[in-house]
Amino acid sequence: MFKKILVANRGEIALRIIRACHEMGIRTVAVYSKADEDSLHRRLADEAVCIGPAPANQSYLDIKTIIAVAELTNSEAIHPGYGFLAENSTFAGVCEDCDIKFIGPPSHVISRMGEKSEAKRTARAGGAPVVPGSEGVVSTLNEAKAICEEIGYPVMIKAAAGGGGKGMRLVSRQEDLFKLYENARGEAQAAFGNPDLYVEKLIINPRHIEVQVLADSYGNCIHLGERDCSMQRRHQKLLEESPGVGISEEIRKQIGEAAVKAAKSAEYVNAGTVEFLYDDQGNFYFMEMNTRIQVEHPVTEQVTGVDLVKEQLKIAYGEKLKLRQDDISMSGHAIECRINAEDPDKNFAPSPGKIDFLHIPGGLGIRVDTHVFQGYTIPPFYDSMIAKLIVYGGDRSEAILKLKSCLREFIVSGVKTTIPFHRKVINTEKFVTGGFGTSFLDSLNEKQVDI
Ligand code: MV4
Repeated sequence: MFKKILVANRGEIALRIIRACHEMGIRTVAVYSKADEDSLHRRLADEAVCIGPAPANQSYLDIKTIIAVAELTNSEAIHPGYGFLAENSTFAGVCEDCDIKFIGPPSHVISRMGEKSEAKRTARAGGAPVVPGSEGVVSTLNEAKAICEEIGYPVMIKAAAGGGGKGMRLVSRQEDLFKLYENARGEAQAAFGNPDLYVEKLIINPRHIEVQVLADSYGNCIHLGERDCSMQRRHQKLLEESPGVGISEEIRKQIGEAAVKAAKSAEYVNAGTVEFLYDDQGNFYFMEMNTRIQVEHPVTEQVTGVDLVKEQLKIAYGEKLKLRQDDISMSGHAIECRINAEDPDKNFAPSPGKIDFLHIPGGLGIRVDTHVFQGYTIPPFYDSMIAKLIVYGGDRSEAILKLKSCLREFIVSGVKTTIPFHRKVINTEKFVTGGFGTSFLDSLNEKQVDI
């Protein structure tokens, strides 16, 4: 196994990776910005190096400096976590050129799946169902018009370089196409430096179902079931669960096999997530693939018992997957709430500052992944997520009861958090019955039910 790796991230995911390494006897090197001098990832790693000032583009996104630190500390590999450089194919390529193992897929796979219309093409070539629409990017408005007529309105225009909903437009009728097409093009150019767009049919009130996959360098690929991430606000996930509500063993098998087909077609290696839209007819369609460990990976860990970060390290080292598809079974139910330092009463505006009192819930089946502690000051420069509360129960209703109890117990004072908002969400009838679609959070004023 690796003797030493560099963790190119901060926050809870840096701690998550450091823990996996230490359990495996791997030494760790943390990198931190001037704003993270008091951070736990700096303290808990075996070595830590300051890589620059607070702004991420001068620290956590500075490829040259991070590579230099890896060289100087004799780190054999770099784990990028999520966000920052995790899906940067240039960074993965530089690691490859420097003989530092990038803990993730090869750079050309990151590029391929990062271009969303190319990812769809790849998934389709492998035999996974995709949302009907343009084959690749549309090069002119006229081409877009022809495809929209063929598939029928309403349609979605999406940015090829996007993902996660950025640069997306819903077009209900042809009269709106020209304006929204130009609109989306401008936004895609500004946000990604790439104006390319693709078009697909609108799936009405879908659920966001994603499948965790693991693939080794020898062509073996398995899936670890699905996560339901339909609970989103402005394309930010708030709560994730596994298994998906109402996903039968039969659908799980089909969607899992589709995910493996997409991953194999991409020549995928390491941990990845295949995202699907799941409609109320029971149809599912490949949407995109995330080539990183995701924020919500713990719900899959809790129901499968597989440590995904350890699997990532073993795969990156060149080991063959020991797990086979038949070894994977899901039992119980896990739900994760993302706790953000944001003010739900001020349109979820960031609320950085000092945590002057902190109480973290505990108990059987309770997991809190966090980097914060009492007295910690949340810097204003980075993501506002400060903790993930993951509950595990024998079934969904037991998990909801635990979640309810934990959210009551959880105390973070000094800053505003999304804890009160989560208390509200999990008390709604729609959440409790699992009958929520994607427009659920817009209707959050309905009557509360006691469970
Ligand atoms: C869609 C869609 C309906 N039809 N694509 C893409 C990124 C993700 N954050 C939301 N995306 C969607 N893509 C087609 N062809 C609806 C959404 C969508 C959504 C999907 C699942 C769960 C929540 C959602 C919230 C808003 C939009």
